Amino acid sequence: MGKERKRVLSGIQATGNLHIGNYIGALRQFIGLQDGYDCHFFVADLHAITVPQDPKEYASRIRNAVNIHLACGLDPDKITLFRQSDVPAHAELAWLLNTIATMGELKRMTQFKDKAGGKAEASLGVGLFDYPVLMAADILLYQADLVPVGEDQKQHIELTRDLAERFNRRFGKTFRVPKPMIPKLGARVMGLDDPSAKMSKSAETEGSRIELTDPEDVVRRKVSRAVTDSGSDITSGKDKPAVSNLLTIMSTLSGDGVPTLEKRFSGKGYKEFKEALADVIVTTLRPIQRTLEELEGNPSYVDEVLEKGAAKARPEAEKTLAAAKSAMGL
Ligand code: ATP
Ligand code: LTN
Repeated sequence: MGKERKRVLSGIQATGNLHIGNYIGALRQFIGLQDGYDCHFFVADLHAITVPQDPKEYASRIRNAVNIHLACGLDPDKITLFRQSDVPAHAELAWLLNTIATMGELKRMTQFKDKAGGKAEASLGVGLFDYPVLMAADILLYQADLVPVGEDQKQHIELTRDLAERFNRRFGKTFRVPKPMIPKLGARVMGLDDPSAKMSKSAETEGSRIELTDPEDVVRRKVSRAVTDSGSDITSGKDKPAVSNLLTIMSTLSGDGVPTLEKRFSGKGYKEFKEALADVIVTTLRPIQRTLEELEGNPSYVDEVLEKGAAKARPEAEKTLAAAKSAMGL
């Protein structure tokens, strides 16, 4: 027998439509990992309710998120794919970890500060504040070695490591201490209309993001309207945040390095560059959208995948939860 494969775990929230930032920063990594690692991926439906969701639409949003994972190329026979709320141990371990996490460390989380958006503290949901502790529970339950995520989640994984080490010190070694796995290129895809803000599902302007379900004409329109920088050179650099972002998108999706692309577009105009970029995005999205359509017509298949995933994840999670409870004297 060979060496045990490393355990990889990650989650994506069931909020809004996924965009190419999610694809480049997270999903694309997942696909590349499924052959060499023991992968667990899940739809974080308990996290997504930390901001209001319409209950009438929520079930179909969750399914849509699962379908997108599958359409991007995740193979449920190779990985464990499940819905967070199907495994009650996530919420239970989060409670145990709440007793060792501090208000101070949670207040420092930049995602909380961003999502709080300057609102009065008294009106903010406790779930939004506690979000990173649930995320720590997600990771620690499965004894994950590696957590593939975009740059924005790095701080949450550092907190997870701190909580794991603190728990192990106080109550005896119970959890593996995980490491983040952040892509070298594309870990923070920026908005097309504003290269100083991360491409995000929740940004109000739709032109800021390309959704994985955007039809070809919408992709072409959004790319043609993407902001550029002063000057006309198609090169990457600190003084060219908008063009650098577009080059990053093109490079990660096409597999051509940024220097190769700079050479190819040297002396060419933005119009030609943007048309080529739109082509690359459309070519990436086409097979994903085709598979998505097939999956949408086959809801019982997705039910089966989720049932199988939960049946595999539940006993693994329960084993760690039982160890944590026993370590605490419960
Ligand atoms: P929101 O922007 O509304 O907070 P999100 O798009 O960040 O949502 P998630 O579903 O939580 O939503 O993210 C899923 C994964 O995609 C995470 O690993 C995250 O780090 C990654 N990701 C999100 N946005 C980007 C981005 N702009 N560039 C690269 N990776 C991203
Ligand atoms: N917080 C993450 C989603 C998420 C996650 C996780 C990622 C929830 N639990 C566990 C990795 C591991 C986000 O907003 N992208």
